Amino acid sequence: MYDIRKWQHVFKLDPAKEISDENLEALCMSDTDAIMIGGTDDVTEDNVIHLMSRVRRYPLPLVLEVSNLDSVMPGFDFYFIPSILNSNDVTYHNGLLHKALKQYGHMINFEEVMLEGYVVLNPDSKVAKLTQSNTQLDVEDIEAYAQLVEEMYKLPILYLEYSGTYGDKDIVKAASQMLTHTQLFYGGGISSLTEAKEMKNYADTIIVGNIIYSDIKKALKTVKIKKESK
Ligand code: 1GP
Repeated sequence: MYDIRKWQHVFKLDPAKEISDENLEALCMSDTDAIMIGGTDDVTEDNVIHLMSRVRRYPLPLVLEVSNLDSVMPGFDFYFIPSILNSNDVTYHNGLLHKALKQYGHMINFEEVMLEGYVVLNPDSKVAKLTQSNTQLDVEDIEAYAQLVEEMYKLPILYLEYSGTYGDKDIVKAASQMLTHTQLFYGGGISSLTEAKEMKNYADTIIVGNIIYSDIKKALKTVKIKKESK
């Protein structure tokens, strides 16, 4: 079985976006630790199954980050479930999850499921708008969320989500200093090796998304953090 705790770098693919076979192969044959499939809009059973079957040709771990119940299906190594801690709508804390368990709880293999404590930090992102997240958070707020996740909820993952914009390293640093057992994920706006390295100083795992679709070469360069930290 794969050890998520060793993952340093993950590419996140949006099933609603097009990617060529050539670019997909370059991502999957890079030194990245895993591919995650997830998005906010237009995530459907059809586009998830299509992308899953294309990625499955390659020998690396594949994760579905669940964004809605309609697009959940067997065939992934792991299912990451976001719980948006700073959302003002309880649906995104545990409402969807409760609904899912009511419907499918009897057939879930909980070994494959990881709950991600999410803090959404880019007010202009689709995910912030959809989940009505309170993104006006300072270092003390982040420290308290990190403590909540590590000491109280005892979740395996804290995900600082800046989706679409490069984040504040002091926020990431503050979270990292509060965490011992919980793994820190950082995602948002990474478009160069320099940015990847900067966030990797504090986060255990960095997630690279958008740049895949705008500049594949730059996306591939971010994987070099792994060689440099070996
Ligand atoms: C998005 O955290 C990921 O969910 C990555 O962010 O797409 O901005 O790279 P970007």
